[in-house]
Amino acid sequence: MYASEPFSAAIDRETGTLASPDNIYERPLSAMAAMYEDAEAVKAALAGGDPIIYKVYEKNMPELPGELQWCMSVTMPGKIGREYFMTKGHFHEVRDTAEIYLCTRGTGYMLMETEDGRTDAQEMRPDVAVYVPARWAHRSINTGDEPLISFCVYPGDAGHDYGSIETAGFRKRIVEIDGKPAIIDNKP
Ligand code: PAN
Ligand code: ZN
Repeated sequence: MYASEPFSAAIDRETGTLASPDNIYERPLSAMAAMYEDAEAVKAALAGGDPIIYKVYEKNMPELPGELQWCMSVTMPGKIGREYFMTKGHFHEVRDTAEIYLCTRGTGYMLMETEDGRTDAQEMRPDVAVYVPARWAHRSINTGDEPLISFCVYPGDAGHDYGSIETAGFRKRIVEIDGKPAIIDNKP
């Protein structure tokens, strides 16, 4: 039978995100405090409020392999210490599922890695699409001074697995050194 019906969704020109999302979730710093390298800087940022690091504007789609999940991901500009604001990052629960991110606004990187230790970072800037292959964990990092916005599409049943990223983190970090983004080892 049919799991979903045809529809369209507009993007709001002003905000650059979905005009009528079914759901918006916001990730504040407190929900990912342990992921940043500088615990003192995290503490200072939390003391001054609890900044929203990123938001996701979603459509509710059936979690079926033949369907597509799609959303707009908005990572805010800012840093915790020298480390740029970033998403938590994840593997897909169904490992053999890929994803496409089309960057529409802002600048940054898509940081990726595999379970067996390969790493990669692709630049994100408007009108550039990044292909995240199956089996690669992925995290967006905003190195600019405006929101980094991407349109994301991935298989309906992919799911999100935050487990190993929450405990061990990515092998690389992107931090500001001498006023520029630099990719460094997480645990040198
Ligand atoms: C994206 C991400 C979104 C938020 O839609 O879910 O950018 O990042 P986290 O899920 O890592 O918190 C995606 O990659 N979906 O699969
Ligand atoms: Zn994903």
